[in-house]
Amino acid sequence: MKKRVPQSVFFNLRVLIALMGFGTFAVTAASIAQAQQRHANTGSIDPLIPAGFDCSKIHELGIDKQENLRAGAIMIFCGLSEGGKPSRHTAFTKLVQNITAPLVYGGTDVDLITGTESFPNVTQSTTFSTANPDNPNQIVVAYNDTRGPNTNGSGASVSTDGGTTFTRLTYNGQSPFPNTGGGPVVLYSRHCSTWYTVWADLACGGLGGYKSTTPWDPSPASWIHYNCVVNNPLADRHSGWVDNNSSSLHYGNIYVSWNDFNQPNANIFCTFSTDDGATWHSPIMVSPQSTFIRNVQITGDLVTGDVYIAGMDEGGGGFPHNNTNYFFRSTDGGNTWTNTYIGTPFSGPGVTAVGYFACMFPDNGGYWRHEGWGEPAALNGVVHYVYDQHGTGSDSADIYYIRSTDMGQTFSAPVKLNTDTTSRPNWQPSLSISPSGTLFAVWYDARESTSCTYGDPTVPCYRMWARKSNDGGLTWLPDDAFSDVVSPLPAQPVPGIVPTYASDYDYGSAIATKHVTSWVDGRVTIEGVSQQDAFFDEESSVAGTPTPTPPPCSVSTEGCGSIVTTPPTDFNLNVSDPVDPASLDASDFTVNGIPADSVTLSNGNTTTDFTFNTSPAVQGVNTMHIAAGAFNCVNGPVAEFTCTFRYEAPRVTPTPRPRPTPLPRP
Ligand SMILES: [Ca+2]
Ligand SMILES: [Ca+2]
Ligand SMILES: [Ca+2]
Repeated sequence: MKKRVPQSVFFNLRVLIALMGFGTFAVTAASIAQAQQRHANTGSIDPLIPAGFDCSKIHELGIDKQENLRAGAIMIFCGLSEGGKPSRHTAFTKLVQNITAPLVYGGTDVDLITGTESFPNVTQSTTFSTANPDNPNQIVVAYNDTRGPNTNGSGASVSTDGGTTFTRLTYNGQSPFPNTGGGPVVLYSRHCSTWYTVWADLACGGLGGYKSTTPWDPSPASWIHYNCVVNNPLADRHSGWVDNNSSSLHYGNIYVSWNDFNQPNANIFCTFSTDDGATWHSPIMVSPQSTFIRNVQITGDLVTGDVYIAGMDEGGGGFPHNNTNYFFRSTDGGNTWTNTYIGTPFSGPGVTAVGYFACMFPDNGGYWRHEGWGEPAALNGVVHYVYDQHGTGSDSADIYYIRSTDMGQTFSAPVKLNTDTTSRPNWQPSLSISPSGTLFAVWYDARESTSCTYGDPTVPCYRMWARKSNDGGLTWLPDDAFSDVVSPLPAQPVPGIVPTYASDYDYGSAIATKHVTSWVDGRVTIEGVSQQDAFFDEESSVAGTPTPTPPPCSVSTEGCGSIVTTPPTDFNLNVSDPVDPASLDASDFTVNGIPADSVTLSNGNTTTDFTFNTSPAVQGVNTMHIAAGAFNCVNGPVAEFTCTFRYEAPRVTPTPRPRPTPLPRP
């Protein structure tokens, strides 16, 4: 029988991970002086601010509604926002936080931020995870990374060992994506075996990025700037998807969608490339509505090749406000779009607003901007969406799921995915669907805390929780923890980034074997302050119930189901783990309710030999039994044991009886 790995191994592993994180901190602290020197040399005018920019145009251009780094820099430049704020908690560095038992979903969390961090430019968040469907060992996670100047606000970490370890791509101290301003999208195109990133791209004056066939190599020879996606400096909140179905009519199409703040309602637009990014179709308007609808995310159906965009009417912003979910669909490779669905308005999540954006926390007057955005997923005509809604009373946020079986035209009644009965926030969900139809939803969840404090490493705040469906969203397994610790609420101290920013989205995705996902975590401290690091974990996408964990101490014997022909007095039983001799009694084992008279242990206390002075066996079926907890193994009490054997006494060959001779009749 297979031995169960003792819980202490998991525990020690987690402690080890924590210590590795602490090592990162030590390196970081040593380089702070150097970082401060560099920061002092930064020019006074942010290179992202257009020369002679007229601050009175902020509202007209919708700068206050945009999420990109450049828009944030303009808000700061024009005095409408401060920069990121230091935390007042600087006294004591404590790494973390509820190290817990092994978790139901996912494996060990991985910090994507390897290498040196230089305070205060330490913010990495808003993430997009993609695995190579033809080589699951290759995973790329793209994110906003503020280590560079604002002219390099992008970052990515690459794993070549299936997600066990990641390395942050670094070339000359920066990401391999110069002249980009974040807004992570990373896609793998099976059509040309190439990885694509899409960013706010200064060289394109709009959207563009870098591609690579060797993503782990950060050199310019590996990551090459490809032809611009769109030339439009007011393109914001972009998203991307690629059709990797070789039998699709649109195989290899790379799709990118965004909000165009040059339009009166900042309408959603889409473009696509049918030649591996060499050229891009002229932008096509997706949302003709006369209200502002956020381009939440784009996705596609791996079976049908249809493309979907989830949109959100944010009800004019502020707090409180109502949200309305929208769906748009293209069935012709992105050429034409239909608004298939407009939902019922609902209360948006949050506790307050700073300017246009609702915020999840009251800290600093409002922190962690979030309007309720989620992520769509689609497979074989069934469309799925998770999003965020205000809870009842003081509960600022709950996670909801809706499902469409008619290609995004009508959706089921919303299902609340977080089942906690607290009034704590559950926010910013992501969703992915595997080719076999397993769904995995992940979100930020503060059910394990009572309050959060900006940047304070001694106040555990949230953990990633998750929920999985093995049947395409018809039913869901229980919600449970996904990340390994309850993270503090990380600070955002970067002066060039708006202070309400924590993470705008986390785009999860799936391949045949797994769901890959990422998030912002505050468990690693710098200068004694919790700060933002992008983290990664993954979950199997193989359907089926989880493998039941064998009980910690179980009994077995080959005698179960056997047939004996002599009445036994000796019973040898195997135990999965060593037995604690002090807890073992002869009477722990019974046959037909009759306790044994003596017991001995052998084989390193893993074999018990119960003996009876007189065999308890009866003709026919006999029942062996050990009650649950009758004795203990080194790792816990024994599980109940019961099974039967047959005793069949050999048949005595009947002696032929002399037939009575019939008496002769008289
Ligand atoms: Ca809640
Ligand atoms: Ca985990
Ligand atoms: Ca960081």
